Amino acid sequence: MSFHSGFVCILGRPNAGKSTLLNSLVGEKLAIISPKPQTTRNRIQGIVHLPKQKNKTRGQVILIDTPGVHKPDSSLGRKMMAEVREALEGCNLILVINDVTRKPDREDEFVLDLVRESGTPAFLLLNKIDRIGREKQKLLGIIDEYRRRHDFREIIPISALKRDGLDLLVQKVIGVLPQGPRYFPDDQVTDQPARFMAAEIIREQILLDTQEELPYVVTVVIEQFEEGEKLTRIAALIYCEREGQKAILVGKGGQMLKKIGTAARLAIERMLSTRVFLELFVKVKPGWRESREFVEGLDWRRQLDNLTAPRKLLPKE
Ligand SMILES: Nc1nc2c(ncn2[C@@H]2O[C@H](COP(=O)(O)OP(=O)(O)O)[C@@H](O)[C@H]2O)c(=O)[nH]1
Ligand SMILES: [Mg+2]
Repeated sequence: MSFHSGFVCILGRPNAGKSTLLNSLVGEKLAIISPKPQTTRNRIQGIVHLPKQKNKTRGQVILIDTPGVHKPDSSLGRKMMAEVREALEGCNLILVINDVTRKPDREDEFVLDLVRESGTPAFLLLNKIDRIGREKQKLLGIIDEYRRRHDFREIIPISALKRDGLDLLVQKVIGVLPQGPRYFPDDQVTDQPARFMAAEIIREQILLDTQEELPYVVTVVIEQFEEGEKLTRIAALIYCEREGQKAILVGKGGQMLKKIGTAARLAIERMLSTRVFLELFVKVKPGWRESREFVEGLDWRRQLDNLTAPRKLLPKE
């Protein structure tokens, strides 16, 4: 039987459920999730290996989760939109994901513009159908509306959270992918290094434990990641923009940082299946989101290059 494979980009507004869909389709938690917009900042690849059932098509779907489509207002925002555009380049199919509980508006049009510009075939996924109960009529209305706006190959109602409609989705996706190679070995589910996933797990815990502006002004950089036989040692820097934010992150007598650290350590231990020693440090870096250089340096693909590249020789005195 032939083998089908290709790259499939998940595109949509903040909070539509892109990362939830990635995790549900791959069957592992690869992307962090929160009810707050701008949770995902980088593009993340997750690999779906098929068949999941006997006698079905063999293949590999490489899904790319992206930051939410929005009008950027900082270097960080611009970098996030650059990640979206890079993900769109050269993909075989776009999955536009839309939250059916929200009314479509101008920003949804912005998403469709990106799809049109790319010239790539697209499916529309109407997500969160678990939340509309018996209002099926409403769903038909939304489908009609979108049919008029773009020529989608398929329109599929789903619940990324409850995994409704996902088998059908996968079958339709593999149906449009060309015959192609096995890009990744069968046991690999993502291209993200564990080091970066650890940073994301820490950031997720901060998103969950803190309020107001903090989720947006925080970024996490792993300083040390040493995998020993029995224990992995990790040291991470948490950057925020002001002293007041640092005070919240640290908490009274260091309580908040301790809470974040304990929860993050347990989650990282589950991911790595090993014991972890985790140290967290909070640093204030005013205006880091506006600094192009700093934001680019956060890119794990670049961090990885720096870690593996031979050290540059220092100039002689
Ligand atoms: N009820 C419901 N909630 C969902 C569904 N998919 C995602 N969510 C929630 O929507 C929020 C945003 O999800 P996330 O995947 O981070 O969205 P993203 O910003 O598009 O990546 C989270 O609170 C999810 O739990 C769904 O199918 N049903
Ligand atoms: Mg996301």
